[in-house]
Amino acid sequence: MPALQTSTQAVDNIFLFIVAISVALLAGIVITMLWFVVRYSRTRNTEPEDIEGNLLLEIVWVVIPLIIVMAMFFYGWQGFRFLRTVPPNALPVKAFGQMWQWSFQYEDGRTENILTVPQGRPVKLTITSRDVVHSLFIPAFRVKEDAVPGMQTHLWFLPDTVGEYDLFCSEYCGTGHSSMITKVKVIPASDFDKWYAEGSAERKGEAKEGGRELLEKKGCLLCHTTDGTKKIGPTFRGLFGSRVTVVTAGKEHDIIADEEYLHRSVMDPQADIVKGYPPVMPPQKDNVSPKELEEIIEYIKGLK
Ligand SMILES: [Cu+2]
Repeated sequence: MPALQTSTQAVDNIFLFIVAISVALLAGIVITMLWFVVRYSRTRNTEPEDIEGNLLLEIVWVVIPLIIVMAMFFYGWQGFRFLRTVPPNALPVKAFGQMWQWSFQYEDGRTENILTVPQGRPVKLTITSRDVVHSLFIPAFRVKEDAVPGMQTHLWFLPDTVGEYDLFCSEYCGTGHSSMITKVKVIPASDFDKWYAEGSAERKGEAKEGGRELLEKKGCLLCHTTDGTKKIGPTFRGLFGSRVTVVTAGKEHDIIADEEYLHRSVMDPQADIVKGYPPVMPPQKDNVSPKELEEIIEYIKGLK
């Protein structure tokens, strides 16, 4: 078997190997069975016969399957080691799962919802979750790894062909699970360098996006609306300055939704739970910077 290059080869090799063995065994068993039906039919053998054991046959049917399963183990182990050994030159990207979107943070701190990567350079994803267990799955590269809150997992792949590939959540994580889909965009290395440099320059200018764009990008609008309708969480329209009934440490009371309240509700959402809503929002400390939060609060203030 030639040296492995990509995760796709690592997985497909062992998969095809096992399928080939299974098909060969199926054919062998069916053919033998049919032959037995004919050879040992009652019309040919009217008298029952006492058949003694056959040592050679018994050794053969122990040794051959042993070789087969050991070969499966060997190739499987080889592929597994390949998948778990990250090449040293891999591009490090942090991946965050949250209900219900993925976000990817590059080394310079820029965060994107689509995973853009350069062709020909391995990519290492360090994965975690902001709430429940998700699973990051890129079928085209045959890689899948759980995103677990409070824990870091990883995977790597080599994007060898330019194109767009699906990236799914493959661990049922609630109502919006089926929409937890995004793309891996593989672009030529020179385009990637340009794209990356542009993003870094933009970042230096800080908070390029307004409150509205931030709400979309940070995933807030997956649970909240800006048009006054209820979703998983309360709407932002008319929220600022209104009287809200919240549950704090098990006690119900009214609160005025001022700046401090909005700030706390984003950074420490479990402090005051709005009555009638489930306590499912994760803290956004690593998702939203103080500067971004200012922009967001300014925007919410304007939603009368
Ligand atoms: Cu999920």
